[in-house]
Amino acid sequence: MVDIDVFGFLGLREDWDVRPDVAVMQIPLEMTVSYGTGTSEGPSATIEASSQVETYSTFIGGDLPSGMIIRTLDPWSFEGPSLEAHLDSIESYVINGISGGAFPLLLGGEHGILLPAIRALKQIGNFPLENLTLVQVDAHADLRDELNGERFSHGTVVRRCLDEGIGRVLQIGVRAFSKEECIVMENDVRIRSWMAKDIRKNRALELEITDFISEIQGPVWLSIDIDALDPSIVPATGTPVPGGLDYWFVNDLIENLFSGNANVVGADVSEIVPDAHGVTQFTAATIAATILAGVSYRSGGE
Ligand SMILES: [Mn+2]
Repeated sequence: MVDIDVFGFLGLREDWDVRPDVAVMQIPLEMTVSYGTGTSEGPSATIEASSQVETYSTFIGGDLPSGMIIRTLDPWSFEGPSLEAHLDSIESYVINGISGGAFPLLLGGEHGILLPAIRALKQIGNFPLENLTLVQVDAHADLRDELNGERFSHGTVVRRCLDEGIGRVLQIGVRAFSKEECIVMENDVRIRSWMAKDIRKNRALELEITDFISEIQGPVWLSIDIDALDPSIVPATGTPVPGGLDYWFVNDLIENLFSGNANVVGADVSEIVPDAHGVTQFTAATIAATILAGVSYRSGGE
């Protein structure tokens, strides 16, 4: 057998003969985007950009992969008749990626990939879904019941995750939502939302939120829709919204989540659309690298 060097996330050479600690999954779903297009190119552009990300992490005080085995899976691809068939196919792809115990780090693709990820956890996670906290870093609430007649969309995905049975949603960075979503946010006791406007106007709130995040107990899925960040650093994302979160605040959220009490069981970085200057995909790659550092921190570092 001929050894072929495989270079994956962060430009690292990957050994496919050993069981991975982290599975980087590329899910270029682009079926229901409402404004910009190009999310189908996002995951591969992020992998490419990641080769330029510095591997040294101040969080862990060492270089990634910091003793972890990282496997960058071949991108999900599917030809099928319906959106639902696509989502089922993504669910199978995620289940395959997790089997063996790897931490799933999904790169999207539109935010709709979150639902099949949650369904995968429902199938193979060793906890009831009602114990799961979804930490959703997002410009949008994603709580509509349907968007343009579609029930399974990036604009409805968190509503569908609640339908699926998750116990709690913590939304951070929300600033674009409908009246319907506002009513859901105010009345559904499973949801807590911190608005970008409040965070940007009162920076002390950032510290309150990071403290809150570090106190979460139980399993957590971390979902970062990169449109949560200010569009100055993610200009090409599917639906950019001004007045977004500060990069270092999002970095602190990730670090506090992984250094806190929660058991982070998976993460996604979604709505990545590459731009000509490389800014959006590079930002996404650095966030994914911070999540990897978090996984390393949880497992005790080097
Ligand atoms: Mn979203």
